[in-house]
Amino acid sequence: GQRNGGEQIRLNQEGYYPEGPKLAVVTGEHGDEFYLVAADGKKVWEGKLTTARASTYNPKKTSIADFSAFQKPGTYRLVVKGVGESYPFNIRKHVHEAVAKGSIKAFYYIRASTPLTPTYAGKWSRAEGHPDNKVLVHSSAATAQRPAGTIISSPRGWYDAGDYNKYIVNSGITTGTLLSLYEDFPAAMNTATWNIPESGNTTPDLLDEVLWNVRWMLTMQDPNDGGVYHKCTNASFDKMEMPDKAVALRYAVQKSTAAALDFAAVMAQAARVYKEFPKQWPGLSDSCLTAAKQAWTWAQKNPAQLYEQNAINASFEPKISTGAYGDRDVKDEFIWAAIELFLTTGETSYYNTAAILPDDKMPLPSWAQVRLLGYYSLLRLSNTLTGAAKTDAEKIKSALLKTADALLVGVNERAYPSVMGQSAKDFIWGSSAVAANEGILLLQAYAVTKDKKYVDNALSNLDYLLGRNATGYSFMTGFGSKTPMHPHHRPSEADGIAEPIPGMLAGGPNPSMQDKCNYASAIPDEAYVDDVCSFASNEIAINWNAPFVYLAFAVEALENT
Ligand code: 9MR
Repeated sequence: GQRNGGEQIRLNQEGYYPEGPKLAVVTGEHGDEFYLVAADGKKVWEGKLTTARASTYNPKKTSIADFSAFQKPGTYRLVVKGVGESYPFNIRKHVHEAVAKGSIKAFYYIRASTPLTPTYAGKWSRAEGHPDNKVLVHSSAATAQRPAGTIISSPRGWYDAGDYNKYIVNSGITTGTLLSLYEDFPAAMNTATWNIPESGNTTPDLLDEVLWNVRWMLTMQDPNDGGVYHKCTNASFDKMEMPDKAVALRYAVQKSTAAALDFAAVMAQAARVYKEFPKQWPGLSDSCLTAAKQAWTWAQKNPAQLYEQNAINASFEPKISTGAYGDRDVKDEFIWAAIELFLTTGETSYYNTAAILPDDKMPLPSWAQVRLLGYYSLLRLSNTLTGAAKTDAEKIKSALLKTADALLVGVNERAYPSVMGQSAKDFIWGSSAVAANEGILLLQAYAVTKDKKYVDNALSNLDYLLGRNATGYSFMTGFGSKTPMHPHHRPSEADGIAEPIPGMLAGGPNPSMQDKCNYASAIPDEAYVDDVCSFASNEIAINWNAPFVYLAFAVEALENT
């Protein structure tokens, strides 16, 4: 048959659940029929393509193939006459198990301060990078106890993204999202395992992986005052080299309110989660809680210490040009930290310090907007609440459902029938994380309603991320037929191996194209290029991978029970 249809037939390149919705998109207008062929080439199902559509921000029409009614497990291709055959895909139970595990395994591949051995990393094994046992306190962070140039030790953690720096703000949402996956799906996460050095021990792989970063985060707190350095970084970005070759000096740069509060929230949540393993991790929970409280106290005394890199560079040396994560509004960080500390300690003083519910807005989580992480925790533990927190949780529940329902508007009327892409505004730097975080929001709506439509719609964004989109790429390296081969990721570029490290989610379409690389299209949902040059559409990052990990594991848990 003609196998050239893959470019024009966009579907979830991993596949579909037998009883779940199954849609594919064919670019262009087609009135004809489509059919499915099995691996032996035999036709097993046929259907009619439905009316062509266009999205408000993309005039190109598409046709939709709905084969939800076909439920027989197997490997298939979708065929459209005059177009060709799609890439192969599966219909089966656990169809996202491999990509879920792959996406969390990626966090092992990006661990700092450890060699990756062939047993766990296969052909991507590599030497240790960044021991970070001699990090200099930057002049912007100098105190009497720790003057500029003081050496601190800040090992472990995950590299943030395509670069080798470690940023507390972005670690905050990432680590919180992964801890929430554990709290929301403990049974599934207690047994899931994916060949990391800790896989043979008696604790869940997820919590072992998260601990790699929690232990780094703990080193970023100044024990003298409880403040938390904003980042552990080079002065400027490394060239495209392997981590062991990247030996520029590392600095702990200015303490910030956002860093302290994100840190406090994560440590309070970690205290709750790791408390369940007192034998395996004696004292860990207590250490996390103490650290959380000290960071909170620092933030109360320093409520407006924003991270402004230009201002820092105007006064301090050396100048720092790496990622800023310069959040200008820390109200949401106060909310998140207050809620996590309250939930872990039961002390209402935390809850009463911040304006927990300033309005009924439910802003989608991002590194700069963490309000919902707190709200999700409140809802998760709502049966433990009394008083104001209980009343607030009820209000949050209805506001969240309103937001979830608003996300469902128009899904089936647009060219690519996913929740992602309701408007051009979805396509920002790291748009893949918009899709993943929308999916999580819908799953939170499912958790409080048990209405299956929220799971199906969350799944629509997994379909989007894995290939049913206007670029035709599965944005997850190594999973699918057409996946990023040249992510903006230093080890993947420098290791001499053709395939990038698997399990990493590319940032995705971003019509702002800040990197000025050679994009084929500037249309919002098409503005993506698989080129190492493209840090604005083809980088990877921990805060994009984490919501994918959550979404894929959660959908797996919910579809298979
Ligand atoms: O994800 C961040 C995005 O929201 C910002 O618009 C962008 C520019 O400030 O920075 C992104 O974060 C990058 C960080 O600053 C440095 N490491 C790589 C991150 C992903 O591109």
